[in-house]
Amino acid sequence: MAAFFNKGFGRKRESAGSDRVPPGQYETHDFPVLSAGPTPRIALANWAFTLEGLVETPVQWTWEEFNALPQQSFTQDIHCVTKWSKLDTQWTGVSIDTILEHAKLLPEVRYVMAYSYGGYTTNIPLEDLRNGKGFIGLSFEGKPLTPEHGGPARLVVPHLYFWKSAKWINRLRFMEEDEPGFWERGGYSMYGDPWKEQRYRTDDENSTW
Ligand SMILES: Nc1nc2c(c(=O)[nH]1)N[C@H]1C(S)=C(S)[C@@H](COP(=O)(O)O)O[C@H]1N2
Ligand SMILES: [Mo]
Repeated sequence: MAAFFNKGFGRKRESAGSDRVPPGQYETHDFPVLSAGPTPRIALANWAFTLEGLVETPVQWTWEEFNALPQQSFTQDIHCVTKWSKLDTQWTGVSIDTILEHAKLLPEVRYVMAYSYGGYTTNIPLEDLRNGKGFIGLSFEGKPLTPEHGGPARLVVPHLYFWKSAKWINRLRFMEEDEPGFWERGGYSMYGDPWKEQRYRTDDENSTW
């Protein structure tokens, strides 16, 4: 039987997707909730999403305006620094590429600070949000995003540890220099690559922080 001699034979495989589970992670089929504080409840009538900082003119969308932007579907694996990974999560939302069509960034922009309702912040390099890598998620597995998971809208940057995916997103600030956000100030990685196990600041390459 061909299957007897397949590539996986003799290898320790915890699940069908183990080659998609980064080092030190395990696969879960639940969707754990991880929030540093209470879940903010945002009335859609008051919701706004703003681009600011090193941008020629700041841009702001209401909920209605934001939902009129073109949306896409995304199927992505996500990896939490507390060691769970969840494969093939399905989202719809607005890609950061689409959002950036509405703003003229100044040429020196290299980093982005994401701000959430409730005060959470996290930093991400601009290049890690562009070219299909980051999006504002509005629905999860076919349903509007629940408040616990960041509804009405959250940032999703699946190739970095999931703490970079700010729930209850409210604004993005474009910056020239990197700055630590909430967990990063507490000693977590400035970048957070799950495949390099960049959990803590001490795991960062060339860290000057
Ligand atoms: N605003 C906000 N965003 C957040 C967090 C948070 O506490 N507040 N926690 C982060 C962490 S550590 C993780 S692992 C994911 C968890 O998302 P989930 O609760 O939908 O699984 O959200 C991230 N985004
Ligand atoms: Mo996390």
